[in-house]
Amino acid sequence: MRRVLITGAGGGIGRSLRETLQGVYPFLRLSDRVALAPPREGEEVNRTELSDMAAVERMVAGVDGIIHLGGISGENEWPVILEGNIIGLYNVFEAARRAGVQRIVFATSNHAVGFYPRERKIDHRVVPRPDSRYGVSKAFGEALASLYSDKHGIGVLCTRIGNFGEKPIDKRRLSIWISPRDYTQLVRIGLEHPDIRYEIVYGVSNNRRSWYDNSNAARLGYRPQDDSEPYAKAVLAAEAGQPADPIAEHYQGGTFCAAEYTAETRRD
Ligand code: 15L
Repeated sequence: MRRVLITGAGGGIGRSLRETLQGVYPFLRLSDRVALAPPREGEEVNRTELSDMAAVERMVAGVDGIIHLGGISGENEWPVILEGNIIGLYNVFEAARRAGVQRIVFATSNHAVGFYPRERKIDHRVVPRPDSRYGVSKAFGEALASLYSDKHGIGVLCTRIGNFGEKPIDKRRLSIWISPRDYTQLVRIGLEHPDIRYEIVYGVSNNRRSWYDNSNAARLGYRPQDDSEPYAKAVLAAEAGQPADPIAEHYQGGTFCAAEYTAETRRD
């Protein structure tokens, strides 16, 4: 793995990976629809709209692996999701196939499975239960990745990211937090592990309160270093007494589940 492309390099995860992967691979191409900080040694900066196939083909040219973070990173109107996360995602995989790219790490999300109740521990084999249009687009991405793996032999690691950040920011995130160094480790497994054909793993740290059985990641060698627990007391104290929405509290996806919710009975 020598030449790596990061899409969505201007977002929070992209900016962090730009630092933690510096010098790990000899060449990093950093792409986003917005302007990025100027390239340093071993870097190239690229500006691409993912919905523009010709531009996406230029973006992927000559790379060995792709970390696909690009697209819309939260709930939005359908046309916005459609352009960024359906058309844009298709363009990245199809351009990768045409260019002979062998490996993709896809940033999928906990929201592809957000309608599982919090009391249920889920692993990588559960069927999707998206909690939003955004979650549906991530489930679509996992399915498209499966197609390109089965049919065209591209190795794909789908990382169902919980919440990425320096520390967990609320009670829900105590169960799904991932630190920058742990996500870096997972991304490196996705790019470098010799035997990955198609795998789903949870992009979470070693949180004591986790809702996930992440044994598939462990099988691939993932050894997360961080745990949200040392932050729990402060996080819970800050939240104490705040009114809680019963739907958001019940399901793993939290407010993504509660937004626009109209069902009269819960499906558990
Ligand atoms: C995600 O998938 C989003 O990209 C991120 O912004 C957070 O909302 C995160 O999930 C979360 O669930 O906290």
